[in-house]
Order: sequence, then structure tokens, then C-alpha cells
Amino acid sequence: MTYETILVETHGAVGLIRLNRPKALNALCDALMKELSQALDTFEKDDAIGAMVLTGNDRAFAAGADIKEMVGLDYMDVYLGGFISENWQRAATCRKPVIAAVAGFALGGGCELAMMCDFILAADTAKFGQPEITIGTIPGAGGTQRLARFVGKSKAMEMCLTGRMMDAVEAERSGLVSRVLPAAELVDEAIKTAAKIASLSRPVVLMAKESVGRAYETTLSEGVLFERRVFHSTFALDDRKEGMTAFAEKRPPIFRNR
Ligand code: DAK
Repeated sequence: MTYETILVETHGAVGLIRLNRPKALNALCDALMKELSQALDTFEKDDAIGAMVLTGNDRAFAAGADIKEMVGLDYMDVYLGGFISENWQRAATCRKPVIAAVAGFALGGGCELAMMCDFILAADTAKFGQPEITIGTIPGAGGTQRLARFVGKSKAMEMCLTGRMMDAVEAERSGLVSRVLPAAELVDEAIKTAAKIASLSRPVVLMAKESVGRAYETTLSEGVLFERRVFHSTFALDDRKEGMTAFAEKRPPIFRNR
């Protein structure tokens, strides 16, 4: 498959997608979101792929939805037309883990897209923000909701109400990103991290991802119950038996995804 707005590579069991509209700071136009959705679909269906990495370039992960595509639209265009709703959820609905590797700007829809991934690795150059308020609108792809859950009300309010950007250090301190890395090491480290995930039992990885995801969708007691049921179900897997047996025998496990 050839794409015009993204670059797609595989590194062993890792699928790497690079957003690739450098002249527009990877602004997320309709065509790009459609291609991103297709690439994620392809990796989801590919049994050889165990995890994915989504990245941009040194200057930008993505500076937001494409403002030039939005500027001429009116309310009926966006409401009746369900403006850009299609293809904007795909990163959030993947069953396989998706890591966002963010260098440079992750603004507006770019920040929202990074937050749809399972975790964010940030380069020391990364800048996160929801600047929609400065162009007369508000976040439209989950920014007000996910940012508030990840960094808390006060910081999310300040960012959404002023458009202030957060640098990588502040983002790590606030819990938005899992780690900060030197920019030159970002993508390699993201691939290495995804490769580690892909080397583990595929069903157990999916179960762990689903279980952590429940923490953002339900009450604590329901989430803990969900976790308990899933934990019990790992005992139906050959990979659970193999993992514990290998530990007891002091050897690396051989997972067969069964
Ligand atoms: N859209 C279109 N073009 C963009 C862009 C964007 N978001 N961001 C940058 N560009 C373009 C610039 O227009 C410029 O193009 P040329 O003039 O060279 O043709 C080029 O990228 C380089 O940008 P600058 O010259 O501005 O570069 P600077 O280093 O001076 O500034 C900047 C970098 C990131 C601070 C600045 O470009 C900037 O403020 N960009 C806009 C950031 C922004 O406001 N982002 C939020 C956009 S609104 C939804 C889903 C998503 C959304 C909504 C709904 N649904 C599912 C319903 C999301 C909305 C948004 O993201």
C-alpha cells in the first residue's frame, strides 16, 4: 500500500507510522486521517505485528487538525456533515498497543491523537497544547476529556482556556507522558519499547491493555472486578503456564500466543 501523507515501515513485529506533511507541521487533514486509519487497520489485521508506534518528525508530531480545511465551514457543514468524525477514533480503538513518540509540536488534534494512544514517549523537544481557544473554538477530539483525566482539572483548564503549551519536562511531571528522551533517541527507543511488548504473549498484552483502559471508563469497584475476571482468565492460557514454568525453571519463556 502506498500513502501520500504518512510513511509506513515494519521493524520486526513493530509497525511504525510516521505522519508526513512536514510543510504543514503534519496538520491532520482529512486525507491524512483516512490514511492513518487504513494503516492502523492493516497493522491490526497483520498477525506478524504485535505493537505499533505513531510518530511525526523532529519539528512536529502534529500541529493540529488542518485549519485551512476548516476555515470556510459553517455550523450546518460540520453538524449535518458529521465533520471529520470518521477516522478520528481509530487510534483509540486499536486492540494492539499503540505508542505515540512525540517530538516538537503536539497541538490541538495532534495532542488529542497522542492521547488516544496507549502511552506517550516524548522527546525533550516536545510541546503539548490545546490552543483551539486562540482560534475561536474548543478541542473536538477528546482534548477536554482526556487531558483532564491525565493531568488533572487545574492544568487541563489552564491549557484549554489559555492555549498555553506544556514542555516535555512539565508533561512528564504531570503524568501526560511516560518518559522523556533525547530527541535523537526517541524513535529507536519507541521501537525498542514496542518490540518488548510484541515479544510478550499477545493475548495477555491485549488483556492488560483492556484492563488498564477500563480505569478510564468505569468505577473503581467495577474496574477491579473486570481485572479480577481477566486475571482469572489468563489461567486458561498456555502462555500463562509457560511464563510461570519458565520463571521456576530459570529460563526465558517461549510464548505461543495461545
Ligand atoms: N493547520 C494547517 N496548517 C498549519 C497548522 C494547522 N493546524 N499548523 C501549522 N500549519 C502550517 C502553517 O500555516 C505554515 O504553512 P505555510 O504558511 O508555510 O504554508 C506551516 O505549517 C509552518 O507553520 P508556521 O509558519 O506557523 O510555523 P511556526 O514555527 O511559526 O509556528 C506553530 C508553529 C505550531 C506555533 C503554529 O504553526 C501554530 O500555531 N499552528 C496552529 C496550531 C493550532 O491552533 N492547532 C489547533 C488547530 S484546531 C475533531 C478532531 C480534531 C479537531 C477538531 C475536531 N473532530 C473529530 C470533530 C482538532 C482541531 C484542531 O486541532
